[in-house]
Amino acid sequence: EIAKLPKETLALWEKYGADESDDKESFQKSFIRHVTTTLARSIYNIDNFSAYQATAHSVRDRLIKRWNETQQTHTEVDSKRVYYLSLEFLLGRSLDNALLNLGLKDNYGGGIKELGFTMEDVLEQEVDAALGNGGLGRLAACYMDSLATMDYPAWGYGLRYTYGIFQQRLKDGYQIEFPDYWLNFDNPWELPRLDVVVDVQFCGSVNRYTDEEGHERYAWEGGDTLQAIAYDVPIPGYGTKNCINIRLWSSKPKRQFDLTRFNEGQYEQAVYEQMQAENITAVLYPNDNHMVGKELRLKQQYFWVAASLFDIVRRFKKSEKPWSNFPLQVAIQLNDTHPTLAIVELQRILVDLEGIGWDEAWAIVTQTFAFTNHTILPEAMERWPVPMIQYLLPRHMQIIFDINLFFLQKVEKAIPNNRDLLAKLSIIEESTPQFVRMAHLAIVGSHRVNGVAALHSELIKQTIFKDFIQFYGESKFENKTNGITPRRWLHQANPKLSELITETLGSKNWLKNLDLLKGLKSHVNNKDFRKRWVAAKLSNKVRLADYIQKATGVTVNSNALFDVQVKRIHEYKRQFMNILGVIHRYNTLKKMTSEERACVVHRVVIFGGKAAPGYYIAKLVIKLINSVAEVVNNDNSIEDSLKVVFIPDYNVSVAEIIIPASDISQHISTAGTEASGTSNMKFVLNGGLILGTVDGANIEICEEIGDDNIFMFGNLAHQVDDLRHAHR
Ligand code: NBX
Repeated sequence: EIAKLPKETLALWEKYGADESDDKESFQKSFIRHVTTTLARSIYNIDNFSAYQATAHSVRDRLIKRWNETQQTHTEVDSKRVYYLSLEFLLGRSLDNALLNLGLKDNYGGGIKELGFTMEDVLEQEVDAALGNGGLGRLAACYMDSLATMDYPAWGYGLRYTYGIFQQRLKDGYQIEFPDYWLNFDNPWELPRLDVVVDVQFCGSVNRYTDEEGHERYAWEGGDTLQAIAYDVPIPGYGTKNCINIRLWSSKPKRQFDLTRFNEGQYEQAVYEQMQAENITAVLYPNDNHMVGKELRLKQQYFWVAASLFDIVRRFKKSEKPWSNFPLQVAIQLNDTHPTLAIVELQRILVDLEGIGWDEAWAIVTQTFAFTNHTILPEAMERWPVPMIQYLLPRHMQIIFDINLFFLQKVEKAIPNNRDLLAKLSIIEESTPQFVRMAHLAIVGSHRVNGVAALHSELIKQTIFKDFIQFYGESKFENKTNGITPRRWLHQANPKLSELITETLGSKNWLKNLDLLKGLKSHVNNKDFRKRWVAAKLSNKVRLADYIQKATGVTVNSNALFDVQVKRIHEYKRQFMNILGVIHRYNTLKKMTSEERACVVHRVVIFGGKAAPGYYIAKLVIKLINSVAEVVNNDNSIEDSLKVVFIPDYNVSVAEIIIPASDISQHISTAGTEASGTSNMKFVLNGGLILGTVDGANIEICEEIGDDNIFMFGNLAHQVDDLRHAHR
């Protein structure tokens, strides 16, 4: 079609479609244009927030161009795409990250200053996109940055929650929760795709029929239909034009209004149904590592999975390749068991809608999916009651029973006469009511299963998935140790250290290849290098001390040792043990003379993290920390040798302030319980020391940095069970 257009038309498109320049003047022009047209403001009524919005819109213009070109290229090349299905993307702020990844920071920083603002003030205005709980959600966000940077044709699929993770405030030392209505102001980092709409069905019934060729087929009919609307979030890579996409779905009722009901005077009922539909993507469930079997959560999972698979299949069908090519074109990674219904949904699409035979379809499905496990804690394992799935997704329940039947038949054939094994491997838990074990379904429907650190990947083979090894052997299970993006967690969060590293190594290449940091080794005895290293740390500590003052009212000394534990509050993470240690330290200091105390390194113990709103013990630990802080901080007799602070509302942008300022951070989970941990990597990357147990990725970090750079203690995972037993 394009070829048919007259030359002059093409020339016009080319001329006016050329990239806007990235120099200072072009930014200033676009900034002022956005102030006056996008925001309808002027020099007389622009504040820091509008300056942020105008800057963001200027960046967004450039992002969208890259995003468009990337997607066009991927469509033309029709390369294999990787899809990351995650119920959580904990992105945090976007402006600074986009400026750095696009290489705009210097010109924009200079430009904004001349217009009467400072970049720091402007960046401060952005609210976090907090569509995640903790490690799992932040991992998804880091992976998207890395996939973009490494030029992968990747897509993320998730939900556009109206409310992200709650905001935490403290009242009398107790956590209280406030809704995170993050879309209150316009969100420049998303592109509403009001044209990308997918129908999603719930409930109804299944009818069996015979098709023209005499095959027995099943039709899922009736029930309610909702709509999923796509919102696209562009993710720019660092030092590349590649800009990938996270597609977040928002739920809407299919009919805007039921006019009959309206005319019959049932106005409230009509509005109520509309609200029910919008409810599906209203709120992120605030529990980490804990299964809460709410029906709405299951509805979220299917809504998201159905819309995403429809989209993926539609894209595949455009290429008109045979179905057998599907796994060559599409890889789908399941972030935990939350998207496991995708396995069932793809089988349903292939068998019921595309008319492909069961076995052929199942081969396509299993070659397409791979599954990441993030925990071995029993209370986190997803199980859904069979009656609940039967009611919401009647056809899916049938397919799950069939998947299970054929799977168990294979097991029986390979390992005959072992009923015990069949019961242990079954996707269905034979209780009253029956339950669907989502991890079992995910394993059976995937060609690979991975844990997230070496120890964890070994433990899943020895514990929760032990019985599967008997049938599959070991090769299906592998390790993929987690990682973090050094762009956000060093370059962006710690500009001074980043600059020192770049100058010392002579290039920024390390930002794409972290192994190059080894080059710093030959400088460790260089006086000037060491001086600048320490100066960077001190200035980060001053920045954190200021933040602590603002957030808690407590004054801390930047020259004291900063001892940090920031993560979700959980019994297995043992913040309780840490605070007991603080109490002991306080008692010891109190018994000392002034002279003795003068020999002790002053210490600020910093806590941060949210407790799930229904997690009583975790909330009590927060209260305990604050009560200890109250006593310690107001006791003049210990002469500032110890301070304790709980920083409220720990989130990605607070982490960016805390992590670069840490001297020692604590990662002290009971051995075998923390699958990986990822903040441990962030602290180490910023030159912090770790106090840790022999757990998760601590072990591999220790191997990398050497045991003289880390303080490891405690029992090993295999000893813990025996100890627990001995204590009973
Ligand atoms: O995933 C975390 C693990 O606890 C960490 O050890 C690991 O480093 C990280 C990334 O692999 N898990 C986690 O954050 N889980 C959740 O947030 C979660 C949320 C909802 C849910 C279950 C778990 N239903």
